[in-house]
Parts: sequence; structure tokens; C-alpha cells
Amino acid sequence: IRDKTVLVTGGAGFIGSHLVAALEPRNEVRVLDNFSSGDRSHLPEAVTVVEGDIHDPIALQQAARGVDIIFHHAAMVSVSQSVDAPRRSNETNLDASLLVLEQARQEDARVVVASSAAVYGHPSELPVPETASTDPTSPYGVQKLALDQYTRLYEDLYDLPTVALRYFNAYGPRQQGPYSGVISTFLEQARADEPITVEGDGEQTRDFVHVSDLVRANLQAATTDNVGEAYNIGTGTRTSIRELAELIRDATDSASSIVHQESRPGDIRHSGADISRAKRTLGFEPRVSLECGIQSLVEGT
Ligand code: UD2
Repeated sequence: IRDKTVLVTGGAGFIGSHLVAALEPRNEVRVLDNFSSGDRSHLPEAVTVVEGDIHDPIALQQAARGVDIIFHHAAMVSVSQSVDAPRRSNETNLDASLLVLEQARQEDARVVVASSAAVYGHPSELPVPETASTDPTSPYGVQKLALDQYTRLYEDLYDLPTVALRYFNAYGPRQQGPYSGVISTFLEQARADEPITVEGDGEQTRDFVHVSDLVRANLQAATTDNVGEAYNIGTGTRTSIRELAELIRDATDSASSIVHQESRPGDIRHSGADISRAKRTLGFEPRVSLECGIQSLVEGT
């Protein structure tokens, strides 16, 4: 897309900041972020930054004035924090998302939201299509599912062009911090030659998708005519956590051992996306294999 005015909520965060980099300089880019986990140094100079909470209507209004598209990535991303504090995470992940949708109605702006594989809970089939049953296992998943359904409702009721992207396990540069996901944890352990901590038997599987593929899905969602839909965004390939540990150890030439710990209570055993809808309708094609993605992380490219 080019020559649009766009708002990226959570634009200083992991996925948001990569999206901002892809949108700028062809578009006028605004970012709304409270920098609770995002980082200002991730943002190019030319971006207009509104520092504020996503549930502050004044900040949101200011950031969204006159925009053509809102990419909604601001969220409390920790599943375990949502279990500890369901109301607080609901405020950020759902109440604030409704503010975003309402603001989009006022501006007549397209909205692309970050949904999640968490909407499926324990998937009822593998690979899981968008039509599978949804049964989240955390407040985070319930909040993402409600947001996902609201986007469809806003298209139906108010004719607002909306798209929900259900991300599977995202990884890539700038993913860091205590809730950042298994790849960044393993990479840190391997680099420090510390034991790589596999939770459980390591036979559980995930569909790891590189952030650059998520960015391309967002750009496709920004122009598609097939609005009012949710799309799985993954690679369609599942990798076991044990295999991942070995991949990362090899890629880093690490002396780390691989140790097993207690499995996570309620852990999802297998998760993998059926991405045929996104392929067919958005033209989405993942480009980064897990091997290449890890290699580029290791090389810092
Ligand atoms: C992912 C998403 C989450 C939600 C969920 C939906 C991330 C970071 N989180 O959670 O937001 O959408 O999917 O189902 O993408 N593990 C280890 N050792 C470690 C850390 C993790 O073995 O040191 C295991 C963990 O037990 C799990 C797997 O690795 O089986 C993936 O864990 P995760 O936290 O990266 O992501 P996940 O799938 O729980």
C-alpha cells in the first residue's frame, strides 16, 4: 500500500514495529503506544508518535484522526498474566479494542486486528481451519476470540471493512522479555551455553511463523476485498519443541545441554494452521522456513 494515512496501535512492539518499518516511508504512519513493552528506538524518525494507553479515548482519537487504515496490535500479550489478572487484560485486549472499532467507524477506516491461534484452545482438528470449533483455554484466548468476532460483526452491522489475522507462534528479531516465546528463550539459553529448558517431553508441536510473513499478511489484509473474515496466519508446518531445541543448539554451535522440566499446566499439545483460506483469498504465502528464520536470528540479519 502507498499514500495512505495509517495508524499502528502497539507500533513500538514486536510485530507492530516490523509493520511500521514496512509501511514507512510510502505512507503517513502514526503509532499509538504506551511503551510498556515497546521501545521508541524501534521507530523511524518520520513516524508520528502518540504516547498513550490504548484505552484512553482522547489519545486514540488524536492518533486516529483522518486515518484510512488501523492496524490494531496493542495488547497485553501474556497468556499467564491474563490468567492472573483477567479483568485488567480484558480492559486492554477487549474493551480497548472496541474503542478502536468505534473510532474506525467514525473515521470510516479499515481495521486489521491481531487475533490468535489461542481462539481454538486445544484444536479439534489438525491442521486447524478457521471453521473449526473455538474453545479458548485462557482469558487471553476469550478476549481475542471476542475481538475476532466483533470484527465480523462490525462488517455485518456497520459495513466497516475489517480483517482478523489469527497468528500462530510468531518469532523474529525484537521478540524479547519475560513473555516472549520459546524461540527467544532457547536462543538466549543457547548463546549463554546454559541448559535449554524443554517443558515436558518436547513432543508437543507448534507452527512457528516469522514476523516478516506476518507483516506481509497485514499488507495483504490492507487491500483485500474479502473483508469481514478471519484468516489463519502460520506456515502450515509443525515442529516439535525438542526438534526446535536441537535446531537452535546446532545453529548457534552451542555447548548447551537439553534438559526436561515439568510440562506447563494446560499446555496445548499440538497446534498447526491450515492456511488454505489465507493462500486462496489473500494470496498469502509464507516465505521464511524455520531453519532460515533461526539462521537469520543467529546472524542478527
Ligand atoms: C502461543 C502464544 C500465545 C497464544 C498461544 C495460543 C507466543 C509467545 N505465545 O503460546 O500468545 O497465542 O500460543 O495457543 O507465541 N516451552 C519450553 N521451554 C521454554 C518455553 C516454552 O519447552 O523455556 C514450550 C511450552 O511449554 C510450549 C511451547 O514451548 O509447549 C511453546 O510455548 P510458548 O510460550 O512459546 O507459546 P505457546 O504456544 O504456549
